[in-house]
Amino acid sequence: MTASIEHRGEIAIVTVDHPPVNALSQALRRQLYEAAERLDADPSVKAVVLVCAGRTFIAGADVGEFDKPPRPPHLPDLVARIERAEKPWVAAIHGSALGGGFEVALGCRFRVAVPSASVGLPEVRLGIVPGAGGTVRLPRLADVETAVDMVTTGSPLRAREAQEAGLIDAVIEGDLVAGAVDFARAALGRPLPPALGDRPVAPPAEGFWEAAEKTVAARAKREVAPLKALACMRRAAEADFETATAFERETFLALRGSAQAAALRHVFFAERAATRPPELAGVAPRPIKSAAVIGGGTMGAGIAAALRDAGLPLILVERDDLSLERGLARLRAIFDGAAKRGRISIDAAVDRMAGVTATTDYAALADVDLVVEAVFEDLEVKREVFRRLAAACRRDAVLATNTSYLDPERIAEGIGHPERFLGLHFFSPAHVMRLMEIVPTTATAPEVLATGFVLARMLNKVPVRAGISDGFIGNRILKVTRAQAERLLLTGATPAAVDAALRGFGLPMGPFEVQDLGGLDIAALQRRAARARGETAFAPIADRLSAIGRFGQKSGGGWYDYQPGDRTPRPSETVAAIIAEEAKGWPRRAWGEAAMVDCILWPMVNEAARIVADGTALRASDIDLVKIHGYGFPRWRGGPMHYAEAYGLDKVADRLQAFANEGLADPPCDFLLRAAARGRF
Ligand code: 3H9
Repeated sequence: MTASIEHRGEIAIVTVDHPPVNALSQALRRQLYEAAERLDADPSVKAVVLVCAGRTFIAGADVGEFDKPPRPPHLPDLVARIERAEKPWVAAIHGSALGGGFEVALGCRFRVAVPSASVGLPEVRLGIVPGAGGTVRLPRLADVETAVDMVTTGSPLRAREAQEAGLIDAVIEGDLVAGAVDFARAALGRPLPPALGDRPVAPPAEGFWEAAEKTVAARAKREVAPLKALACMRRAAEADFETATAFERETFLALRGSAQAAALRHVFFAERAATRPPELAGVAPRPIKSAAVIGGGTMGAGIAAALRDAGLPLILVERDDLSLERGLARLRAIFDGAAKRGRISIDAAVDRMAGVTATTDYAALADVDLVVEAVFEDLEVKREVFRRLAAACRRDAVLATNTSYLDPERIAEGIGHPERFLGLHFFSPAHVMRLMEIVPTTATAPEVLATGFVLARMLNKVPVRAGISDGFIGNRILKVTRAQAERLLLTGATPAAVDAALRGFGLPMGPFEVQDLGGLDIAALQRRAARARGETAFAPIADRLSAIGRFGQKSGGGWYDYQPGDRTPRPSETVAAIIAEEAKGWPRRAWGEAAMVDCILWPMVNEAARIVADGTALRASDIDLVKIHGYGFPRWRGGPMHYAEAYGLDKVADRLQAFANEGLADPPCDFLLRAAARGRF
């Protein structure tokens, strides 16, 4: 049984127990429906409390069932049945009441919650709209402005905020079930408020819908669901309940089968799968209650900010007082910026800095639980840092390097207790970007690796386990992307056309704009080091630009020209001349937008397939997370691997072979060919 009934006098308690998150599977919907029927027929029952076992209230419809045809009882019918029950239902909420779970709560006559609970309609994040009356009932409870904000952003409200907005009738401080039963008894002594379906919507201010449409469209960019959700809410405000409910359901069903919803669902499950590498089942992590960062540069300050945002007391270590001052100033600027944008309060910004101890003395690290090294990308410099850390820190402290290109095995060579060492590769700006590549060495202890994953959760990051290879997962793919972008230039495209094509696909910036923003110098150094190791690195045009000091925006020009104080990229004659020289001997062709995207995307997928094949990534869906959370790949496309599957892997392989025939890419690798034969990775 996933829903059981017990009686406390005239109050019946319906308990849902359907781990992990009490999602509304068909079986649960049926049992709740039957419970409503049975309790209505039971004269000893005067009111019903709906409560959940486990970590949360009902977290929504069962997303895993979305690919199958819906089976009755449908959720809207269940919500309507509860709403029309002769005995009033009280939803007793802990954890999260989300999506269909909150819609069930809206069908109840009352809602009470513990202070830590949250409620919301996050459907737009899955590329859909609420499908069981959420857009129609919510504005009958909260004001339209609040309801529109919740539904179009998908952001939940905490219990107290929800109470202020009128969504929760009482916040219960003590035992939830006892409090809810008391609430139900008290409610029986008063006239019942009307069901939400019988209440009107208070109309919003003049011009509200037009303004909301502009705001939502700007925020949603190319995601479809938020504007559709807004349309549902407008219908809820302007039409009768039945018409609005039918419109919402129709919109929900249409979106449920859309490519965007499939992509966003894929990302939802990928994010959860990534947090649990199979090798860590049952492994207990080490506790992390304090942390240190070595190096206060851009990366170090960002990592320090992320650790402070998670509430960890922090020690910042630099090699001298001046560097320490600069590091602290960078950290302060991050918190001040967050306060200025209203992301945190001014008090919180002050508090963040108060939790930082700055020192040049490694002896201060004697009792710290975690150290993240973020010094200059030089093997000897990093080795020296870890030699000192190994001596200064506890044997069970976790020691992490943030290297992006060096081999962590070599960094850790010779340190005492290498089982406490691993790579934690953050992406810049580290307090903003959600990706964290977690890179164990052969010596890393399982509990240390598990600690990396727990840390990611504490920092609200998306962890992806990566094996050791040049650039791990993300930067290894990036090298291919950049090489392909140059091949396009050598065969007739311009930087502006390539950038526009990739933006058209949904990336926030094209490959050349990104390089100009971040600087071409570091990649040039990395290529030099790779060539010194005997590796090849294809970047004939970027090499020429770096050689003449065109490092991007910071040097006044890179792939584009810039005017002083103006970041607008302008086509550069110098760059055009270099491209023309380097293009000699390459075949020229006319590039359309779709072909340019193909010529970058499919070689990227081919390299990613090799990365999965050689074990650098655990699974194809981890590649999707790396690209989405580290490189701005549009979430609504599901990441390159999902996109390739949806496009058809056989077609991808054919396109790659065609590019290979023209000398523009490698042919499809064996792993990709095998996946193409199966139709999926
Ligand atoms: C909806 O409701 C549509 C309706 O309007 C209309 C219908 C007609 N379904 O996140 P966690 C699994 S759309 C199936 O690690 P946490 C998850 O995959 C839905 N499975 O836990 C994982 O499985 P595994 C609207 C689900 O404590 C396990 O539960 N609702 C669902 O960090 C634990 O998940 C949402 O979008 C689901 N709905 O966070 C809420 N939810 O162990 C989505 C979770 O095999 N869920 N699972 O990997 C969440 O936001 C979080 O899971 C939650 C718990 C906050 C609840």
